[in-house]
Amino acid sequence: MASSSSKKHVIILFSMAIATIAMLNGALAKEYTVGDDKGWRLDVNYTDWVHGKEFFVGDTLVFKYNTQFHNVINVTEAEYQACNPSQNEPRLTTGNDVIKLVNPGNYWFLCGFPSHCTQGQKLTVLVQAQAPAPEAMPPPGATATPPPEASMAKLPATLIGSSGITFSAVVFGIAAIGLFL
Ligand SMILES: *[C@@H]1O[C@H](CO)[C@@H](O)[C@H](O)[C@H]1NC(C)=O
Ligand SMILES: *[C@@H]1O[C@H](CO)[C@@H](O)[C@H](O)[C@H]1NC(C)=O
Ligand SMILES: [Cu+2]
Repeated sequence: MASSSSKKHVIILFSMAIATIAMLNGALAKEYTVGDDKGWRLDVNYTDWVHGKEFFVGDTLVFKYNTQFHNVINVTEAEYQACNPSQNEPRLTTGNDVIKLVNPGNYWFLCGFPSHCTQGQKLTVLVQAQAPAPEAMPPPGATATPPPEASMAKLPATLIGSSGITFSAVVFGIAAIGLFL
């Protein structure tokens, strides 16, 4: 039971569980290139681009564009609607602007070049606080080799929820350790 070989197994499997957690968390935070391959420019309908996407805190928007013709300004809703940014809002001008969505709520962006916003080069996204519940994404191996003891049904409901993915990864790791001992 407490042989050095089983200790080694514990360490290996614990590392696997940690790696699983890291992988699942990484899969949750998404990076979106605004406009996908077309990037940030005139002939993309960004209302259509946003349609069907869900944004969560931790996701990232990347604006890619030709700096000769475009920029990015973070504006208020009123300025977005009117296509009229105030002069003191800082212009993002790198051509590869990375914006991490750190707070939930609405974000509004537009291009500050004359008439670009009125032609549709504007983007608004609603950022939600929390990633979706994990039921659509079982931990790897869960269906192939169901752990004998630790089924999700036995877990207290309070433990499954926002931390459900992390928690089930830990359960997966512990169950795997159990199988090896
Ligand atoms: C946009 O500007 C508002 C108001 O200044 C600020 O609170 C917010 O953090 C900015 N958002 C980004 C993504 O820069
Ligand atoms: C973008 O598409 C939507 C419909 O999906 C349409 O209502 C809107 O007018 C379009 N915007 C532009 C600037 O063409
Ligand atoms: Cu522009």
